[in-house]
Amino acid sequence: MTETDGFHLVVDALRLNDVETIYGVVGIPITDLARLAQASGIRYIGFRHESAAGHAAAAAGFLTQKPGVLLTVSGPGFLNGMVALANATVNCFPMVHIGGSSDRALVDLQRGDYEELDQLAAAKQHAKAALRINRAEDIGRGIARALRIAASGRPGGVYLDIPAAVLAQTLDTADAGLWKITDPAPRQLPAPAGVSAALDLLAAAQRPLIVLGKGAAYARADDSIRGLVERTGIPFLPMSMAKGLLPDGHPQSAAAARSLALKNADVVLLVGARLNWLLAHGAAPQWSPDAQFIQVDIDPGEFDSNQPTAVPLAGDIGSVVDALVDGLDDHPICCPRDWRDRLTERTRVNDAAMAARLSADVVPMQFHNAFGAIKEVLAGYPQAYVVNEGANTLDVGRNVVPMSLPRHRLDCGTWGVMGVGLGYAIAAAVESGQPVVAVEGDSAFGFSGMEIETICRYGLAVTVVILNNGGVYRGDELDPTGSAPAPTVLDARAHHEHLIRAFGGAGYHVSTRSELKGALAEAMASGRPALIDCELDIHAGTESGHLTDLNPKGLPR
Ligand SMILES: Cc1ncc(C[n+]2csc(CCOP(=O)(O)OP(=O)(O)O)c2C)c(N)n1
Ligand SMILES: [Mg+2]
Repeated sequence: MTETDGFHLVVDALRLNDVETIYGVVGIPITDLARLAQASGIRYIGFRHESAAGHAAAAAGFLTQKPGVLLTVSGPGFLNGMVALANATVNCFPMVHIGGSSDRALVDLQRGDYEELDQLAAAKQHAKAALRINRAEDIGRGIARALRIAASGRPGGVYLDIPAAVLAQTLDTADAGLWKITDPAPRQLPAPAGVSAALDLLAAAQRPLIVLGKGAAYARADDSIRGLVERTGIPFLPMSMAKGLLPDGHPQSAAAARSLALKNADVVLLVGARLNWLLAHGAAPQWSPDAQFIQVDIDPGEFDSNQPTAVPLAGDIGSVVDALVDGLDDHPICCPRDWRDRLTERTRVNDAAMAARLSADVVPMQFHNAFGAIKEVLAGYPQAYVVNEGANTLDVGRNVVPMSLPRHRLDCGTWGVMGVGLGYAIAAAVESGQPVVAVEGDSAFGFSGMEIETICRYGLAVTVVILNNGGVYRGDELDPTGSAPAPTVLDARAHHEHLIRAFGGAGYHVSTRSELKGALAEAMASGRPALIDCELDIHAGTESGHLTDLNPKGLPR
């Protein structure tokens, strides 16, 4: 008999299922698991905080279509990772969070164990699924189930609890029972009647619109989606993480005429985009009250979530879009010329107004001219990944920085969560080997700022640009009592560039458009970790960015 143990079996099961990278923070009881994984050839990326590690795993899932793996210790380490697990689930990113856990006999009677927490119960509410392996002989099954659930159907976060005793349990290798999952996300074809109904509705539309969500980007059906858009001539609107699925400069892009497109569209094809708050729930006044929605989603429970679904198309995006394209021969669609012309004209006017703001050489700098400089440098790096978080920093960046390749933009996403920035940037660098630029609000940066050490330790080609307006939204609020910084205020004089120098990275401080352009060009050309603190006007920015209508205010003080 050859003996093995839980540690080895977990690593063997992950490798058998082609897991190449683990993102995590070590400690009891999983330190040896990380060591063993590394020794076996799995890349282990050690973080400073589990939340950032989890966001990295989630982003890896989105970028590769394979569940990213997060490894955490028990109790507080597990909880730190939970925001990322929940965020992955909300964003439909596949990830598996493996949490080492304490002695069940002590936890379940609340006898006060080290890092005691009923992790499985806590995870259940916020994950697509939460599972526990209670015997080493179930490790193969447990890992297969976790990976399968994370990747199939609507992807999401799966928590996999492995108690310390299971990791340490020994058994005969003959009883290991590992297996490799086959076809992790089987295709799901749409009903032919639905496909015909959708094509008929689109063909009759006067002002059709295709909305591409990050689900469409995730699906890797890039050619099919492009074929559908170009053969029908229908304008498309990419949600922020779907940018680049078709290049932003595409003549059918309605991104710069978004308000006009939403308000006037009569038939809308939603492809991997949910009709949630990011699309104003499909409601007036942003949308026409008579708009009809055709929705492509792998989860039929998504239909009718906010507005009546005129045609539900349940299936994986690749299969559904292929079926729509195949049907075009029998149901030709030609988008009315006047609708396209209206959007093109509005795009031209809006682009011209935007160009003036982007090129303005004003000091102190504003969000727009800062992004103008960033845009100019990034034009030379179409392969670069762009991470973007903050409020105004996000709103402006989303509209200004064009993407020409799919799945190259990562941002706060469906939850509008701060703290994803550096984890996402690290995952993009690790998974792609391409340069990454993370454009961060000064507040947003603080949520995961210590991960600049991780970036330096692994020598990743990540440039962090902090748009520093000295606050959450802006830095000019005064405390009426005059005794302390106001709630939204941070330190506008902070020189964040010193932080990265502590770890051997390159730090830059800039206060003009040309300095920013020069620093970013130099940082990107170096291929080394860098951080640029960009001093903005403390009066730049609006409270809650473009979400002012969601921001309640009390009676005057
Ligand atoms: C986890 C989390 N905590 C708090 C918030 C609330 N919030 C929204 S935007 C933001 C920061 C905005 O400031 P900054 O990043 O500096 O961007 P700016 O608008 O100044 O460009 C905060 C704290 C959030 N969205 N997520
Ligand atoms: Mg700010």
